[in-house]
Amino acid sequence: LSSSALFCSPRNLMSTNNYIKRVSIEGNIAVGKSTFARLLQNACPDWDVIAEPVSKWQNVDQTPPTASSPQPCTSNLLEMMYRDPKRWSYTFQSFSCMSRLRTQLQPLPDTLLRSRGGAVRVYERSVYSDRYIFALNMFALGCINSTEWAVYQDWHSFLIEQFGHRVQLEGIIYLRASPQMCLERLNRRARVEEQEIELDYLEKLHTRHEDWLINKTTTLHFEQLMKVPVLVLDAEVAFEQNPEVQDCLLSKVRDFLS
Ligand code: DGT
Repeated sequence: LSSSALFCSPRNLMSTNNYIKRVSIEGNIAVGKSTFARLLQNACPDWDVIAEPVSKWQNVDQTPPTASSPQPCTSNLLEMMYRDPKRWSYTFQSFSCMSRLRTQLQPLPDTLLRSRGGAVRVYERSVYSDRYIFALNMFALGCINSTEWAVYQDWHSFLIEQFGHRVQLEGIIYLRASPQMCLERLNRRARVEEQEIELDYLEKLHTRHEDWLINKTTTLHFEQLMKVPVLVLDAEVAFEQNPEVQDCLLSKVRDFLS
């Protein structure tokens, strides 16, 4: 990318040594978060860009491999959640949140910690979208019952109180596109588990994103989260194959983080 040298200049990183600036990429299903995360990683190799742990949800270990049965036995929780959301949504949210927290708590590689001016870590989604987008939506749809919702909120709040300072966001990048466009991209990539997803579900998730990140009407339980600045990027235009659009998006991120 032509802008990468400028984009990664120390001026754009935080000024204090050993300071980690954490940013999450948020947006609807199939909006292009992973593509955008790869783009950031290529443009800024000294940033730590952490992918969403989807493959973990598709391969939940049931039993470890043994000498007599060397193939590990796994289940696909993502598929189970879409097939029977009432049965599996609470289980899914507890596992997705724990796997997000675990990856987000991973220590930074030493080389990045020593980078001049501090380190930048980018997450695909966060423990906050787990609660305020998906779990809340599943509760509103009746796929998580009120007892499960109370239990989820209780341990989520506790975990954020305990670990919040280590996953605290300095910024949120909201990739925004219409639910129709997301459905088109979702159909194009044809992930097996997502075959039954309909426009209505994407519209609901879109509204959740808008309420949290644009309208600010979602009730948040963490004071620091209310103050996190949000960069809204127009993801309606396909950026995967378009270097001009990519440069434009990247320079917006650069300005946002400088
Ligand atoms: P991208 O890179 O923008 O195309 O995004 P995706 O679709 O690869 O990634 P994402 O985060 O939208 O999620 C992957 C799949 O997992 C998708 O079918 C939505 C689902 N998913 C992700 N997080 C949650 C969650 O917390 N709860 C539920 N119920 N589903 C989730």
